[in-house]
Amino acid sequence: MGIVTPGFRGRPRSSGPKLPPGQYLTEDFPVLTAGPTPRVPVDRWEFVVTTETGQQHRWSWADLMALPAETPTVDIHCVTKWSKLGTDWVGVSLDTLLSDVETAADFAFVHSYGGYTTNLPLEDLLDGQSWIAYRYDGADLAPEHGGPARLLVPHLYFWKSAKWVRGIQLRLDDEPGFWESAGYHDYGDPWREQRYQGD
Ligand SMILES: Nc1nc2c(c(=O)[nH]1)N[C@H]1C(S)=C(S)[C@@H](COP(=O)(O)O)O[C@H]1N2
Ligand SMILES: [Mo]
Repeated sequence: MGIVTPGFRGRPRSSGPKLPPGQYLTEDFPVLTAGPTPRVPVDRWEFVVTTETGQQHRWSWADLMALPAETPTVDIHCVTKWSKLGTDWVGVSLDTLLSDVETAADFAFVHSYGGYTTNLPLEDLLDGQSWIAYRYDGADLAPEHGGPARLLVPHLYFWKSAKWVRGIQLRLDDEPGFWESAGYHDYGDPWREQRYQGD
């Protein structure tokens, strides 16, 4: 499954550099949103996984809160070249959410409230690599940063971490999302500096 050569991706070992090529460090938390900030009350929030056969798995906010939470501390890297190290989140692992989902899909197409989309290989959501995050730095995730909940996939450029996440379609074929259709890289590994198509 997938198009990525094992052993030739992801961040270097802990002894290696913390900053991917071409990035600079920032202490604050910039807001990058294409369009207005959707306001999604938690009593109307839901998250839906749709498989390639059309089967749907739904979680209400209460369902999400009832699942075991994890507390990842991760570095994040925006394609506009800022990186922020050691960010603290609370969220539910996609391993947990997808554990009962039967699929033969290789690709995930992520939808947000407000219409934003992004795509990535399904394997990049698994094995402790991604979360539906709802707290940041000790507080509920602010609306401008994607609250009530966003996807967090820190090993890829931050545009893959869809704010106000609403659902994930599991697909047999890859389909470009919002930035990927606009010339950004299909995969977006910051350590290989995959910013634009052809990088
Ligand atoms: N729904 C949605 N998610 C999004 C975006 C967006 O415009 N809409 N921008 C992406 C980009 S380009 C980045 S760098 C990060 C920014 O997240 P932040 O605003 O919390 O820093 O969100 C990503 N997720
Ligand atoms: Mo970004």
